[in-house]
Amino acid sequence: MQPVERNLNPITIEAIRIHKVVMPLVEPLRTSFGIEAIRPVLLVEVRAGALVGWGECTAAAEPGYCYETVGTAHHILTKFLIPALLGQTITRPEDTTRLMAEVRGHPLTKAALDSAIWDLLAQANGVALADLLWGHYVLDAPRRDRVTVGVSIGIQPTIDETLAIISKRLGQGYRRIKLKIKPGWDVELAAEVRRTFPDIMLMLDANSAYTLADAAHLAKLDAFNLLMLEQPLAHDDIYEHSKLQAQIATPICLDESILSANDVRLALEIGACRIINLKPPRVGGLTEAAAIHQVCYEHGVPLWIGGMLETGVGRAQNLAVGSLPGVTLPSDLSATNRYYDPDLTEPRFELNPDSTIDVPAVAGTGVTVQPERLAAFAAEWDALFSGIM
Ligand code: OSB
Ligand code: MG
Repeated sequence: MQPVERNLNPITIEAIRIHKVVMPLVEPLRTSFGIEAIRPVLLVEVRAGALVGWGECTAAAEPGYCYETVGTAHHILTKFLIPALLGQTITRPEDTTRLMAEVRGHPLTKAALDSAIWDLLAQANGVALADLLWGHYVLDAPRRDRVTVGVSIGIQPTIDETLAIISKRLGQGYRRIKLKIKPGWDVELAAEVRRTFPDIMLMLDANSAYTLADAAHLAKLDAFNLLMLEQPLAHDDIYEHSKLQAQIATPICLDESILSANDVRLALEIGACRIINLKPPRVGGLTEAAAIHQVCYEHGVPLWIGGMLETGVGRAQNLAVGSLPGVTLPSDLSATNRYYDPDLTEPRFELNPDSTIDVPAVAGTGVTVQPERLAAFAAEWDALFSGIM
């Protein structure tokens, strides 16, 4: 199924500015590849006439989750992508993809510009970003006005501390718990969590920490009624995940391995996973995200939106994607107070008692960047991160 050809009010890109900010996390997140406590974030501010669109680059200081870093992103933006877009008129989202096509890879960097331009197109056409996304393909179901969400819990010093954090999160209203695992922090953890919380919706994320040689060990997780096991094997593998899925009953969900709609088709065809995690930044932005949603929707494959500890800028865009009807499992989109306090944007995202977050219905993303906070978070950059690029 191809995107719908629509007559949108076009926008012409007149100026693009990069903002460097330092965002202290309310709580650090420890994964199998490291710990994140302070996020250096690049934001792009794209101007078209009187309109301003915002995009976030989720590349981290180190190439852990992905090869991109803040430094590579800045280089690719300034030397290649911004020059390719300045002065160009965009009549449909695919124009941005075409204009950036001469740069290979660098999806997190491209996503910042792609999503800022989606934001501009939504504003120029007087529609919510969620509605612009929904109308991009023919969908026979309406979009949601609230997205069901869960929470991601990092690797803790002890199992008891993990149980305490799970209790706290359940008390806050999160109905799906995701735990980060790694070798030595997996089967015993899952067993203990299941003993304590027999009925919660529970899943594990390995961030590529295992190999196929661990298949028998990972099969022990089948005893714990897990919603899924996310990205057990290498970040650049799809094939061996099909070998592992044949040996375990727990559904595998791919995160790092899925960079495009084609990757989704391949993974499904060879049985490498049964669930897809869609992180718009990882696939280069909202245009490819909509294409991936379409593949999953047409194949009835369970889908959810992953998070990269985004500020309100990226989170609002993820929420818009999360409102699409093919997103059938709880997404990693927690309330603002779990990430940043204060955040760069207003209004805050609050968790509803039914473990959902409301999708803004106003034109654009529904959040606005607060200039004084932008300035305050930018002021920290030179002291903390001037050396990384
Ligand atoms: O694998 O899902 C991941 C954060 C940074 C990099 C990778 C991952 C994550 C998360 C964060 O799990 C989830 C969130 O933003 O709520
Ligand atoms: Mg993951």
